[in-house]
Amino acid sequence: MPQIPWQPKPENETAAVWRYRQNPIIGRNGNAVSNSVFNSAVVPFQDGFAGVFRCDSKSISMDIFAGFSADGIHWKIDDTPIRMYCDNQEIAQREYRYDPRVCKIDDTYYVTWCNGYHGPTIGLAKTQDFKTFTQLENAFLPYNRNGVLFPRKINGNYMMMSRPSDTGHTKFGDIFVSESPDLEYWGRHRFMMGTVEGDASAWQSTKIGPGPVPIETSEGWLLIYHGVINTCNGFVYRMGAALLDLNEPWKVLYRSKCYILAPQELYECVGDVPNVVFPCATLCDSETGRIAIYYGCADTVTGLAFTTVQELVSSLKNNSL
Ligand code: BMA
Repeated sequence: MPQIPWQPKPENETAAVWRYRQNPIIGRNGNAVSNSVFNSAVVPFQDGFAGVFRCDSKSISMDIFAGFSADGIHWKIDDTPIRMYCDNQEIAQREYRYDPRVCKIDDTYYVTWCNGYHGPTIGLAKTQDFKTFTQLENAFLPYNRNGVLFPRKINGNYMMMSRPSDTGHTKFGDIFVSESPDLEYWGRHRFMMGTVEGDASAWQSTKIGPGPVPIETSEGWLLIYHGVINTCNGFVYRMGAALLDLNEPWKVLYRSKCYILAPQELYECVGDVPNVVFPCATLCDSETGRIAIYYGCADTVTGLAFTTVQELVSSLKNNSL
């Protein structure tokens, strides 16, 4: 594993998650055609890192692009969208692609994203080198967003979280887990967790959705997710965390009452969609427990924040619903 990006927690910081001081790491002009680069996913790859990036174009179309980096901070993102191969042209039909996640299972990298197929659903593809991608069947019927795989089979099956939705700017949303023996047929859909009513935890009262691929810890799967509240100024997206049972990951052991990161910096509050922090990937160093969180800021640029497994789990235990 290459050295992941890291800055130690500032002396005066009390929160469990802190930002990279040079944020944002990727600006709007992350490649030659982009209006904005955000909600993107990275993984360790060879001696450095690779990723799949959401770049909206200057005509405001949404698509995904491959990128590479030696240090996880400075990225070279392709100027042409990812081309996917598949033997069935019906699978290749799509209207748009956005909000990718990348999950390594054994020696293959799987990409999931919101795929426009008569409305949003979960697209799935695989690659070994981030150059040749093979598209597989869409995982679910429309309408669905935020398909996030677990990084290994659990009880013999692949598992994916998702968030059933509608065709618009969905005003509801709970997280479910589905199982598959082959990454094609999905079933055994289980409810994992939903919005929180009342003012106990109002930042997650409108909808929630899974963020990065969960991190396996001895105490459970560590999930970072987004939570949304509808305000008189529109939706506000914040980040929370949860610890899920290792064998039955739809069972929630702990879940944030207070958010772990909220739009407070200028680049998170001002942009094409103000007041959004939207996590899509983490890098985790298993030796030190260091975690680097990659998140979209105001649907415009990409930011980086840090925590550790120990710090996030213990803060969750002290701040659980
Ligand atoms: C969601 C998705 C995300 C976006 C968020 C805030 O519905 O479209 O890509 O970050 O809205 O606009």
